[in-house]
Amino acid sequence: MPALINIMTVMLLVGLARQATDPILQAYNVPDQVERVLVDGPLSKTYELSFHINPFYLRADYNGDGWGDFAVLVKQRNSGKFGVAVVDGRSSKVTILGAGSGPRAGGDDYAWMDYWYVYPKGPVQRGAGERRVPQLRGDALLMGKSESASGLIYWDGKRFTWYQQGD
Ligand SMILES: [Ca+2]
Repeated sequence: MPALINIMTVMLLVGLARQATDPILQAYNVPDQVERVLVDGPLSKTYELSFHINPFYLRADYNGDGWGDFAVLVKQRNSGKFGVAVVDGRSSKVTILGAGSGPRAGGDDYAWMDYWYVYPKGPVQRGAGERRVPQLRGDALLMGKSESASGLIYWDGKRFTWYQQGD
């Protein structure tokens, strides 16, 4: 009987220790699908969730397939560069934008941005210096820096693309 009690004590302590390992994740409400692919999955070796902007994730249908997707703030562990991981709601496939992923939508480091929100599927204003106006297939992300530049990240049917708004 004492042995059983010891085992139960150990299990209890292990459980407590696991919860205590990541107090940040405990403090934030990380959606299950995001946790599976970005916290528990192999991508967590390269990227970590970032909570430097509130909210730290935005849920919308970014590729217009009818499934809600997640856009989550991340940081590349090696470089400290910020970016966004888009988690496809249907397939859980992850697309990394910024965070050292190369010169794509919005550059490879989103350290410049200090707010973001979902720009619902609909008409887009012609951006400064832009000639064409995109037709949104899904919801877009508006990424901005207060009193400065902003841009849309939207799905063009093949990839996520940047569209400059104001600056
Ligand atoms: Ca979707």
